[in-house]
Amino acid sequence: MMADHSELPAEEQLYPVPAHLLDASQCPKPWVSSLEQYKEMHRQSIENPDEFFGKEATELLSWTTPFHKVHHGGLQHGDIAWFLGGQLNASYNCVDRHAMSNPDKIAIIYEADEPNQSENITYGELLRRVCQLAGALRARGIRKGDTVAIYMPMIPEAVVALLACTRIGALHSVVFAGFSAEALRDRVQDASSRVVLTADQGKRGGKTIETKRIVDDALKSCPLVETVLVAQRTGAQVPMKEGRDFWLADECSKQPGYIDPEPMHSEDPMFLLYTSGSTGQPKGVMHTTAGYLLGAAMTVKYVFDYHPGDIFACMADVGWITGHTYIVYGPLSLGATSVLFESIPTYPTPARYWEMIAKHKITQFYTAPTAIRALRRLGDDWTKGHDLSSLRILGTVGEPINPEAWHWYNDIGQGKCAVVDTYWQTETGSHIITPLPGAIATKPGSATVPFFGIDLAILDPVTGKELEGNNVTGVLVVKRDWPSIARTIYGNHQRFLETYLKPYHGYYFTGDGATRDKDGYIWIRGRVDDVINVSGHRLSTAEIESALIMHHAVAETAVIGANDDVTGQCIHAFVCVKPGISIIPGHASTLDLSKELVLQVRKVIGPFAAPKKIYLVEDLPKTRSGKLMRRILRKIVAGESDSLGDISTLADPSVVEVLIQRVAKS
Ligand code: 6R9
Repeated sequence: MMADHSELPAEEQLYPVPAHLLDASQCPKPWVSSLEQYKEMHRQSIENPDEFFGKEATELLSWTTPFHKVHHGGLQHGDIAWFLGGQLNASYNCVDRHAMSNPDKIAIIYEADEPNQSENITYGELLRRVCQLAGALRARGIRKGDTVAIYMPMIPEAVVALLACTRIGALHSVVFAGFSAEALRDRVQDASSRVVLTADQGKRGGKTIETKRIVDDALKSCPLVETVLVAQRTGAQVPMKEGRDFWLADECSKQPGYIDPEPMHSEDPMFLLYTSGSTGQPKGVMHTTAGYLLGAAMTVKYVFDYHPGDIFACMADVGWITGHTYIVYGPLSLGATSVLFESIPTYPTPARYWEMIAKHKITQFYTAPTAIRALRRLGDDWTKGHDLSSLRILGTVGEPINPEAWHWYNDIGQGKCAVVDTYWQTETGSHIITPLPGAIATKPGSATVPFFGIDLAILDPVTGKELEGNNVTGVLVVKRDWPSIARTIYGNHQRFLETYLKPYHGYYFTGDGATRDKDGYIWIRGRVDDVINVSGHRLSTAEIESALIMHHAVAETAVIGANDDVTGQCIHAFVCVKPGISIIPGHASTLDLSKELVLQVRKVIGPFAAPKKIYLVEDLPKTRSGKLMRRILRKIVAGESDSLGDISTLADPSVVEVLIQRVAKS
């Protein structure tokens, strides 16, 4: 076991690369196995990106037409392009080439909600299923460039669906199946999708989710949708609309077991994924084919140190970018066996993760800090008695990991595993700041160092000047583009430029604050915009506010993120009711209204966006020019009312005292 420096401040704790990983008799040699090698490769990737990425793209991907130019354009004008002239197909890269060399290798281990219902899918089988669904989509009129909405539980058909779309050059637009009907409708409409892929029901933690019914609700106002293909997860009776709804299996069975992949140009759009920003309107982040796929493949190789024979397990949902890149495209592009986990960490017991690791001999395990914190709370007993000796790498993603959770997770690895805290975003496509397991000593809570091709800077938020050297805090930006960065927002390139490239001209703006410590390590400090991170899910305050304001009793609202021990942040909503509606704290009518408002958010966005607290108030703190002071609300909720700063600029400073009382009583 290694030395425990958990008594030191996190910044001072340095955990070296575990000796186990560098022991050739125990583990395959890491692709990057020393700090010097990382530094040298990073230097090359920045000084000579054409040569560096040209080589990686040739080695890791299969092309039908080779590219003739590695890079063009950049952040200055938002005209990013990589691997020009090249042609390839993502589904070919993720399926065919492995099905040809190794048809019986397991591509997907489907770990179903009930542990005993698991199922393995080989590459050969995956190829047949992908081709048949691709054929079924074509038969429904879907062609290259069309968008297909996917609203599915975590079943093998979801993986097949993504790959079937990319096989024919259709853009998939996966909507996380925790979103409500209204949120689904907005995304189907925005992307002009004509086909929706879904399932009869979902299963999660022993509960049944009425997936198809939610789709039916959403489609009441989606006139463009012509076809719904329904996978059978439970076999339940669900309403099927004549002429529109078909069983996915029936449609697939009519199709041949092989169709040719559509040749795609490197910069042809590959998929859309909606994400929340600082406005209420979700953005359809668009990725293109070659750059995205290369980022996915490279990070599974280098960050997860993937070697043939590894069993790769990412616990995210395919509805988020983490599922896209680290369940589907990254591992499958390398021909790995990837675990698809349908359940939750506590079902049937809080030992589920550890039982699963032992059962499948998982080598890389990737989850979110919120899951780690939740399991840590339930006690160490659940972690005991499982053979976790197959593990080499433990990854986290989605939000900053607090040192206590990091140590607990690190202990799961018993000193033999590297913990990789991977920082990235829907827009970055793949990891951009992360340790490499064989090369970078870690510090609990720090995402450590930039990945290849990532040229970071920390800027003064006000002047926009680069803060040079160490021991600096500011906004995190990237100085040049890299292959897997998003290219645009669907249908709104202007918004892409304004959100990411214009706030600090010439830089990619992440929206996060960060510190570079005395050793040059990066610590992500969280969002600097109005985005709240609940259990690793991105939500915009504006989106929640516009959901609340639709309620007839609401005049105005202010939503803020508050700290939460398990979910990282949680949502607190200050709701100013319309005149004439009386609020009596603790009174039944007031409690009912609070409940209605929570339901309202669940209905408009989804259950995961439900406010944890609602404060019904008569007034909100505003400046004389009418600007809402969320900063003051955040301080009140955090119990820092004694350091509110100057409130004399408020139109009515007496509002503050009333709010302090209201929050204290709740
Ligand atoms: C992959 C993903 C992106 C936002 C990002 C940041 C937060 C993600 C993190 C992290 C600290 C990490 N975030 N990973 N913060 N450390 N390792 O989560 O994408 O859903 O787009 O969220 O998540 O705030 O800006 P996405």
